[in-house]
This record gives sequence, structure tokens and C-alpha cells, in this order.
Amino acid sequence: MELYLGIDASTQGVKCVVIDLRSGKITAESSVNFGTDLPQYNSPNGFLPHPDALVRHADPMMWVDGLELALERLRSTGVDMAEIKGISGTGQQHGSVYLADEFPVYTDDTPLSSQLKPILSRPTSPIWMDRSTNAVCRELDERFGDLLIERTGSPAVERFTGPQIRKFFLTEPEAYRRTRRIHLVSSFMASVLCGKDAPIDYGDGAGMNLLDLHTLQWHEEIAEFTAPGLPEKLPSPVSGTHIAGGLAEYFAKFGMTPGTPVAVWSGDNPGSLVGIGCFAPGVAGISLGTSDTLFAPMQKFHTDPEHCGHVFGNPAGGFMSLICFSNGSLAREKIREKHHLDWEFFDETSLKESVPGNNGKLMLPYFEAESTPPVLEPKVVCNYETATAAEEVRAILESQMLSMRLHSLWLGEEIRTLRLTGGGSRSAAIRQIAADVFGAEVETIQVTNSAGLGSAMRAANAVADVPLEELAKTFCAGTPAASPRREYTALYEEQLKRYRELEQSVQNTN
Ligand code: XUL
Repeated sequence: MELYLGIDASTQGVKCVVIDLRSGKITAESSVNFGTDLPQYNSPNGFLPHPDALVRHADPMMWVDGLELALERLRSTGVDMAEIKGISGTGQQHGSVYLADEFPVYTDDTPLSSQLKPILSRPTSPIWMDRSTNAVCRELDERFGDLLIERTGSPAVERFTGPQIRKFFLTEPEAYRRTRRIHLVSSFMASVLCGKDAPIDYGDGAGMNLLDLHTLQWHEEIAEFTAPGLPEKLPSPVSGTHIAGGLAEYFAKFGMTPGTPVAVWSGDNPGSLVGIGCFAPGVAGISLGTSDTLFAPMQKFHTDPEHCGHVFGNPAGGFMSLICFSNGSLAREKIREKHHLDWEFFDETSLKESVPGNNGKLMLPYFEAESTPPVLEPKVVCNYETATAAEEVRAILESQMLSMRLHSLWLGEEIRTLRLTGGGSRSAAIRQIAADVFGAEVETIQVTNSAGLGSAMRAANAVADVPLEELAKTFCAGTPAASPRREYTALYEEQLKRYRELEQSVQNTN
């Protein structure tokens, strides 16, 4: 046995994946859902209720409790925890954790959350769904203009960490001053495992509006403007193969070996890129989760002229593109709930009872504020007055896919193969619509949790130096899941135009 553990700390829960390099198999998995397993945190969808819909915070101690429970559940699968040779992980991107003090020496008799809570300088963490920083973003744009995009790969973005930190500095200067360290979710969770501050990898660090992608250092001027003294409060940026530290003694209670190397964690999207084996040109990944994301390795650094897409560090080296659609599975759920549909209807019947192209019926499903295109106020816009349940399901699924196609055109590369991951990739309907809308072959991989799998692969790469491409051949070979039906190509080209017009009409009224 040669076991490596990957942990994904996502918006809605914590998941573990263990791979065995000897057998070439995924040997154990576990998961925790914050809503159902940790109801005491009052965060059924991973964030706390707030009167202002633009504010989305979570209690970072919920993530720590989720980690402990996921490890306990992993142990109860019977996997030999002591045999784990390396660990890495991913976190939901952009969220930040604020610490006043150093990590304490853990004691065995109390949960980690009660030992860590006292070191927070800010009791809750803004997460990627927070959109309350619009004014700060305009200030950053005004101050730095195109420089921000050229150096950090993105314009000022509401959910990105830099604007969130500036808002904290402006609104709570005293708490900011007391803050010794500001972590991303990923670097915080790695720190919890090591019992000391862990660095930030280039993949996740690029989602902060602070990392200079050309020097791979924090951009001093941008960081100082964001908040005085910020560079000293940030962990150092490092490559994805960096070992953050050894596993703290505390984790022996789960049967793990103290001192086991913990490779630096990354963001869930860079982790998924690895976990779906997305290395070749022409192959892109789509992760269908709380948010839907489209990503691909980037051959040459270039940015989105429409300012929706981003450039992040690729854990396999170089860069990757990332386009985030905030209204992912929660929006699909809203339609399912509205018509009281079971999964089977949503996934099969709806497609049989409607036609490709949906007779032109489209929906902009902004149940939450949207990142791509930027829409701050939730609003749902349909270009029809009446629709059957089946048509409405098709309207959301086709529109979401058309949006992904439209907003990925700037990548400038033909997408020949799409690898789908995340909960939504289980849906045959979504897979076929993806194939038809993109005119691309659609493949799935063995697990739906590609971020966790990618983390386990990154752990093996960083600790045992096994090349990622080799690991991908073993653990994430694609399974053909849908082919494009050429008879619908022209129809979807038409729909793409119609979709673009609908989106623009809403943008103009924003
Ligand atoms: C990416 C983004 C989301 C989060 C959620 O920019 O905001 O995909 O990483 O997982």
C-alpha cells in the first residue's frame, strides 16, 4: 500500500479521497455536509444568514469541525490511516481567515475548533459568494486600471480576497490592525493540519487580486494600497509541490502518523484541473457544483478582454484559465423545487418532453448575484411567458451551457473534449446538452470529487515525486459520456446568438 490523502474543503462540506499508488485505485472516500451534519452552525448552504444578500460569511470553525468529522468517517471505512504517506487539499477559493495569534500547541482532549477559535481576529470569513465589495473594487480599478489585470490576471473582482481585505481594513481598522496573518481557506486548512502557518500556492493565490503572476510574488504596491502592512500579514506564495509542514501530533487520534508531509493546499478549481487530468491542449474541464466553473490549461498568458474570466497558476506548472458561474447547482435546485420534480424527471423525462433548442426558450438564472456576466442584484429573466416544467428544465440547462460557451470564447482555443466533474456531472441530460452546445466530446472521470482526487495526486507528486501526467493515466482516465449530435450544430449556433442578445439586454439595464 502506498496511500495519499486528498481533502476538499468546499462551500457545502468537506470530502476526503484516498488513492493507493500500488493498486492504482481510489481506496476510500468520506464526506461531511455542513447543513445536515453540523446544523449547529446554521449554515444549510455553507454560509450564515445575513440581512444584506450581498454579504456571505461562514464560520471558519465549521470547516475545522467538518475536517475532524470527515477524518473520523474516513477512519471508519477501515482504511489504514497510519499508511497515509502524504496529504494535500483544496479549499473553496477567495475566502479568507483572519488570525490574531500564532497557532497553539494542540491538546488532545478538546475539539480543535475550541482551541482555534480564540486566535481569530475576525469571527467569520467572507467567502466567494460575497459581493459586498463593489465600491472597493471600483476604487482599485480607478487606482490601478489595466495594471491590475496585467499583473494579477483579473480586474478587481468583488469575491476576490484583496477587495475583501480592503473592506475589512476600512470598516474594522482596529480588528485589521490586530490581525497577524490572513489566510485563504486552503492555506488555513493546511495550517490547521500542520499546527503552524502554511504558505499559499500560486493556483489559489492568483484569486486574490494581489499576486503578480509574472514575478510570482505579492505585488507590493497593490498589496500596500489594498491595506497598509498587508504584505507582512500574508503567507508566502509558493509552488504546488512545496511541503507546508508535518502533520501535527493531534491527528494521531484518527490513526494517522504525526509528521506525515502536508503539501501546500490549492484552490478547488486548480485542484480539479489536476483531478480530471486536464493537461493536453483542446481539453477543458467543467465542474458542476455550487458554482459551475470552466477551466483549461493556458498555453500562453493572456487575459479576458471582457473581464469575466481569470488567469490562475496551474498546479502542474504555467497558467490556467478559470471562468466562474456563481449560479450553479443551487439555481438548478430552485427550478427542480419550483416544479416539485424528482431527479429522474429532471434528468430524463424533461429532455424527452422538450426539444433541443427548446423552441428558443432561454433563462438567465441569476437566483444569486452572478460572477459571469457580473450581475450584482439577483434576478431571473426568461424570454418566454409560459413554459412546461420540462421546457423550464431545458431552459436553465441549455442557458447555463450557452453561457459557458459564450464566456469561454476568449480562450481562443477550440475545445474538442470536455471533462465534466462535480455532482451535476452525474446527469445524463447535462452531459448531452454540454456535448451539443459545445460541439465537443464529453467525458467523465471515476469520481465526482475531482478536487479531492487532484489533491491526493498532488500529495503523491509533491511527496514522492510521481509525475502528475503518470498519476492522471492511472486515476483519471476519461470515460466517454456523450458525443455532439451534428444535426443540432446550426440550431445551437442560433441559440448562442439569441442567448448573447438576451444577456446583453439585461447587462444594459444593470
Ligand atoms: C472560483 C469561485 C468558485 C469557488 C467555489 O473563482 O469563486 O468556483 O472556488 O468553489
